[in-house]
Amino acid sequence: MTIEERAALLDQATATGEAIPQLTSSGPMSLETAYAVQHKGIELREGRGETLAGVKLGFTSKAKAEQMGVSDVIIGSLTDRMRVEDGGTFDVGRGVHPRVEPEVAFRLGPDAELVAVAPALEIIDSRYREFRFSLADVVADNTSASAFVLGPWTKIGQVDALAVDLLFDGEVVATGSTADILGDPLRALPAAQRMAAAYGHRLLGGSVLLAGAATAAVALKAGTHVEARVAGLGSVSVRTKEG
Ligand code: OOG
Ligand code: MG
Repeated sequence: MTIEERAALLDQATATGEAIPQLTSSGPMSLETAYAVQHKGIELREGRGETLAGVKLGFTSKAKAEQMGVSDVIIGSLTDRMRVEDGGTFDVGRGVHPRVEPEVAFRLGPDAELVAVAPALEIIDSRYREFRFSLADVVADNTSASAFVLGPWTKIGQVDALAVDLLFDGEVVATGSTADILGDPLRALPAAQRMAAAYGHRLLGGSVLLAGAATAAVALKAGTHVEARVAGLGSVSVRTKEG
């Protein structure tokens, strides 16, 4: 299968909400090829008028790496159409099997430096059956990126040991600490710079850097008020619906 064919399969699965077999089920795929598939998928989105909004890191926490059985840090792209307003609505019916995770987001300045921090929610949705994949598969699938929600921006201070809670309808369903994100989420910038240089991502001024989840991801269903609270940074929320 060509890179274009692989990207088209994933793009189709995203559009229909129908899961596909792992790309590596029909043969090995290098990380370089997987990132080429990811970039091709973003090109397809850009061709439909989407614009780049930032990058995200994945598997920056042990909780996530253990949950998915994959341990290397990965990078993906975010587009403007993946963004859901704080307090907005996400349609779970459009996804395959969406999950949510609490994160920390940074805004990048003109020289790709960190200028502000915010609590964030990431909605991930693997396009593969049973949410199972190898490292190359999940890279090709743009690191399962589906949607993201940003809370209020604040100036960056010490962010290395802030309590993180994920709540469904006011009940805590997962807890962690920003220390779980690379030991200190500020390390997301050098990590993103290294990954971006290696795999061809752009760190644009004014764009967003999602540093990665502080807890394992939790499955979403319709009709839930989902909130992430990060001590000292505040909270961010989204409501799920179906149809
Ligand atoms: C891949 C995405 C991982 C994170 O924050 O660790 C990720 C997945 O778990 O499907 O976004
Ligand atoms: Mg994430």
